[in-house]
Amino acid sequence: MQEILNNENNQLLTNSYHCWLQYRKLENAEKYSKIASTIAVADDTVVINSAVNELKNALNSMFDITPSVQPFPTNEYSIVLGTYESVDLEEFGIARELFSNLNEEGYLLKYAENQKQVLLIGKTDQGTLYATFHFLRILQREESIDDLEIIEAPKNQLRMMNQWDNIDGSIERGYSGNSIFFNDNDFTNDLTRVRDYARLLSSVGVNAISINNVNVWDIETNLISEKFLPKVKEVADILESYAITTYLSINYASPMELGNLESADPLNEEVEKWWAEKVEEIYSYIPEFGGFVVKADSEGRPGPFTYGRGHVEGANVLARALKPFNGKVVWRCFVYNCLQDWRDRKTDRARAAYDNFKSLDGQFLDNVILQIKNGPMDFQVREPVSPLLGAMKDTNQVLEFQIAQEYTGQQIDVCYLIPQWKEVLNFDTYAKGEGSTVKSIADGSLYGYKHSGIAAVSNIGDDINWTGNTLAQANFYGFGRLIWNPDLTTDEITKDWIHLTFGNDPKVVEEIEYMLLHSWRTYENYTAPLGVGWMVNPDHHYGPNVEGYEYSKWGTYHFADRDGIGVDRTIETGTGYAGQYFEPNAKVYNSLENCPDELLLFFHHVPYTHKLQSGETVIQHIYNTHYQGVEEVEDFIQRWNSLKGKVEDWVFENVKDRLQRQLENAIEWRDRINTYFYRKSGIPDQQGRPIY
Ligand code: GCV
Repeated sequence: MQEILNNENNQLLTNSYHCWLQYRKLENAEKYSKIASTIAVADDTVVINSAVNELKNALNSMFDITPSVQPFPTNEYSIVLGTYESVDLEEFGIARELFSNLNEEGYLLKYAENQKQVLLIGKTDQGTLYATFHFLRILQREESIDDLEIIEAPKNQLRMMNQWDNIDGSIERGYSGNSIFFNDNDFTNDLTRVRDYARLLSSVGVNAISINNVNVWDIETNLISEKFLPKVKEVADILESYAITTYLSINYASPMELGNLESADPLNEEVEKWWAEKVEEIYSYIPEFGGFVVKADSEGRPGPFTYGRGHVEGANVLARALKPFNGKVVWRCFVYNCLQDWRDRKTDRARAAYDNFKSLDGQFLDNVILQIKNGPMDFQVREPVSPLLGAMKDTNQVLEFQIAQEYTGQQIDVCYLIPQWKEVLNFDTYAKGEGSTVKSIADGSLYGYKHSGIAAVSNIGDDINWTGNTLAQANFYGFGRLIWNPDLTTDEITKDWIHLTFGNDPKVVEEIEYMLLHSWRTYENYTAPLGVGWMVNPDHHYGPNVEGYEYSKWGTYHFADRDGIGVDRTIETGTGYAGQYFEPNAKVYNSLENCPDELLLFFHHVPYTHKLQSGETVIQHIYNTHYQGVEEVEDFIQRWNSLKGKVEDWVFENVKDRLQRQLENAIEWRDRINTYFYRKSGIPDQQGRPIY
């Protein structure tokens, strides 16, 4: 804990450490005063104890009291924590059947005034924990509890966080300090932050986590060895006490690197045996272990291709080993040949996930889940939805988002991603006719998947406020709330986060909400236009480099020349990618007339003078949006400056500093992009603005 305290006076440097669990003193505490002084506990489990502790500390901080914790039943006004098995619901006029329709993680919140009790009742203890966090949200927002009666259950089964933490303490694509799990080739000694992270995760309903990077390098391979398993267990126990299941990313070549076998061929009997024994060993340490996350045969990682085997054989050998323990294999579909030469304009990285996996439908064992990035490329500010989502009716699928803002400002620039994720979730794939939304694929209802859900790459590190830019906490919070219930509106989520984090001052709420809700579009305005993607510096991916290309010198991602720009992904003359969608999406994207403006350059190569549906030409759109993007950042700065004295000083300075850097970044983007395309096209800005 020491390192997160300000050493001089032993106090936290900033309340932003607590994110949305700040539990400020309530302005109208008296309206809850009857019930706040007693907690009645009906079950004694580790998870319920976590809920009790959270509630106790929160009440203490919000009401300035030390609540008494008593066994249930009690005659006093109290908050009751239990499950539908441990509390006699009929006494409260609640039919037990109410719970039959709820999934295992569901819960009931009810104020039973006559019996003097607020009930926080889970179907299981996990539900009780979620009920407690929900109730605390209600208190923090000072909502009335007079008619409190809420029944809730998560829509998605697997709600997972993927850490990209390396054991040396660095984080791949991490923008907020070092790992809270690892340091100096070992686990960190002080696991305080892991516990606090678990609280944050479970408060928004996340129920699974993989704790190490999907790129498993030499030393991380050892996480499944006896050297590290006792420590994995320590971490897993903490997480488990908040109902979060631990997964590990594994190295596909482990049988060779750890087991000294000569091969990692999934069809080799010795390899099969090795995995079976290894999994048994892992479960002997961690009986609640979730399973493996696997990145194989992509970006240099080993996989079954080396042995002439495919993904099915590769994943199924692990699945067979995990099956007896109910473990799962989360097999990532971010598989592509990063060294491919696509100058022929037919080879297309966007095609890769679908081309690799679609034909394998129905061949994976039922404890394998394919994890698919939301777009076909790589978490760009704008991409179409991956056509693989929904394309495999007999194979479990999990959708993958990236909370870490790798390509969207790296937690220097503000870029609130909930609106983007809402668009993805509401996208109609037409996989099974109209209404086949991505959210119905992820929640398993479209095809009746056995396992499914949503995962995301985490954006936290050991910075005091967890996320570098304090406003980036909103992406973490919003991810959890949204995947619990994809039908929540952006507005509801955003308002909740602001109130919980900053309090109730209407001016603060209004300005921050404005900034968040406009920030994605603003970021898009000053960066890569019309869905074309990238144009970032290779390697670190921040800042403009119009011709920057990650893996080779073979040109750009956008094929701009003096006549035009964009990637022809049409069926007739292009890479054929548009044909991977179900109709009518394929037709819409394939058509120059009907393709939505914001994705035009993803699907089509057009002259700079091409008229968008908006009426602007492509080149004028580029100029206009890039000027506009900078102006919008200037406006954010003014709005933020108007909050001085209204938000905590530390947070004020933190965001102010980031906004200044964002402005510099936006100006650089504007100038580089505008100059580049002015020089390429020779067409001046109609408004005669300076192009540097
Ligand atoms: C963890 C992108 C990132 C890589 C990341 C990879 C992945 O390529 O730049 O850092 O690797 O995605 O998702 O596996």
